[in-house]
Amino acid sequence: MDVRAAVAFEAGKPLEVTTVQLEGPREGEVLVEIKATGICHTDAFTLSGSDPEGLFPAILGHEGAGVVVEVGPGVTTLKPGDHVIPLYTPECRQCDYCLSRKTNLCQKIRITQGRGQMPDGTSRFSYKGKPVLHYMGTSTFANYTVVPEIALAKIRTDAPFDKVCYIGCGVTTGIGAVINTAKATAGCNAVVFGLGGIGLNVIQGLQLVGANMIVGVDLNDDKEAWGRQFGMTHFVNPKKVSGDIVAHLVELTKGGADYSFDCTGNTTVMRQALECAHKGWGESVIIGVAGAGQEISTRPFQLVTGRVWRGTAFGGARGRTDVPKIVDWYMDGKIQIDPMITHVLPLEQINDAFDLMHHGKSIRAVVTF
Ligand code: NAD
Ligand code: DAO
Ligand code: ZN
Ligand code: ZN
Repeated sequence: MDVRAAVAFEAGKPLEVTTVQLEGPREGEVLVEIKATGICHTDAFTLSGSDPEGLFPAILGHEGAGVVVEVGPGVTTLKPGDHVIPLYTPECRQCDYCLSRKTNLCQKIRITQGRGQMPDGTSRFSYKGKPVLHYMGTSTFANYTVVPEIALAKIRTDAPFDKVCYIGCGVTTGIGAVINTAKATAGCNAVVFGLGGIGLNVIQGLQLVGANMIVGVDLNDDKEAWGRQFGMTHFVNPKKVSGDIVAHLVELTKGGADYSFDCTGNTTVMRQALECAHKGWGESVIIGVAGAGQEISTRPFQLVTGRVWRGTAFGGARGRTDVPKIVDWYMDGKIQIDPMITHVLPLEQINDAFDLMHHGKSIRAVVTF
């Protein structure tokens, strides 16, 4: 079938909105009509050419929501008409990783997904007779896409696509980092570095678990109001701190953070986040994705004296299990999404959505089809 898609033909070039061909679903696959998709930094990172694993031509996008149109042979858990959120971290419930109960990093289709292919090693997308690659197993920058069954979370049918698409990455990553990775508990003191879409979702996760002190750190003063809207109790702009930012945060939290989160992707910030964690028990979670080849460092004594350094992908969430619950939390008013969707654009303006993100003008821009 013909579908409308924003195609990444080459690294460093804008996306091209055009018509491409999409084959129907094969064994274990599902054809999904995408109704809305968020635009995330990871799409921009890949499009820029900085992602060493980035492949072209491809259809990017990993933060979508839509409706099942057709299922391939062997698909048992989904049917036409079901509402779904594609998962860049699948959940097969059968591989060693899923069965370990220690990680959300299902490996069932990892290799082919990383190559931009469906699990059988081929692509469903083509342009002028030549294959166009999938991206993160989701390719949501198209009005129809094919996704493996194990990479689709079935959600309730009354949830608005243009809001819950954000649960496909940003919301789950931020809230999940608090609940699944840090396992933060009521009364904790936390420091969140970077108050973009991810940091704000960390903040609302901390509010959800009943944190005592939620300190937001950002170089941009405009982010203070954003943070306070979701439960931040204190704001620190490092540019306005005379002296060492780590010492300042340790003093503010009366000994250090029980939990700290890097939501910037900056390796210097990651070190600050680790070192402002409380001696003896403070845990620091890296969420930000650093540039290719960058490394983190600290003095080993920071760990010897009880601080813990962790990282998280997709907030440690098992997508098919956890994403429908997060949709319920949104529909029940336990978490907010609407204020974070600052821009809604048609597919034809998808490059404007990237510009808004690059210039820090959006928290989340969403494309609707
Ligand atoms: P964003 O650019 O919207 O927000 C980053 C914020 O950090 C901005 O407000 C910026 O002002 C602030 N900042 C930058 N440098 C800073 C510094 N030195 N000190 C303090 N604040 C600083 O980004 P986002 O959409 O919120 O994403 C944050 C990071 O999370 C990105 O690296 C993204 O790739 C990553 N991410 C990770 C996962 C995952 O699963 N681990 C998922 C999605 C996104
Ligand atoms: O190696 O098993 C694996 C999966 C790696 C992918 C995890 C995604 C990491 C987060 C990147 C940002 C997501 C938008
Ligand atoms: Zn993302
Ligand atoms: Zn698995």
